[in-house]
Amino acid sequence: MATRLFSIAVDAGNYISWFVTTQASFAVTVTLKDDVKQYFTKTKQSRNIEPPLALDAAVVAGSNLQMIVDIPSSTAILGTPHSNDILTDKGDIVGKEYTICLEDEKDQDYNDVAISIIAWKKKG
Ligand SMILES: [Ca+2]
Repeated sequence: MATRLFSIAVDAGNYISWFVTTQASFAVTVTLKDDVKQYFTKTKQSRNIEPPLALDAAVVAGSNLQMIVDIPSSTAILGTPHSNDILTDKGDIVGKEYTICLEDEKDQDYNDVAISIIAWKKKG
């Protein structure tokens, strides 16, 4: 039974989009929430990447945005999140991008869960 919690350093008022896929024999539950709102919690059990587990967008309502990955049949969820600034051509930071690719068993392909989050300071 394994759970990982990833803190997403995005302030309230930012506009975020997310895209989450799985290719896993185990049931995978992914939840995105902050102190004020739960954006989604969804479960999928399929080795087929289609359809995506989650795909949507929202304005961040509160603080402590976090992505929680729960895989009850896994003994350890492995992987390291990556984050980069979204920069204008002048070098100003206008947002951030987060990528998390996870391994839930032994084959080390790190494709069992893939999470992409883009956060912009401005919507529309
Ligand atoms: Ca794997």
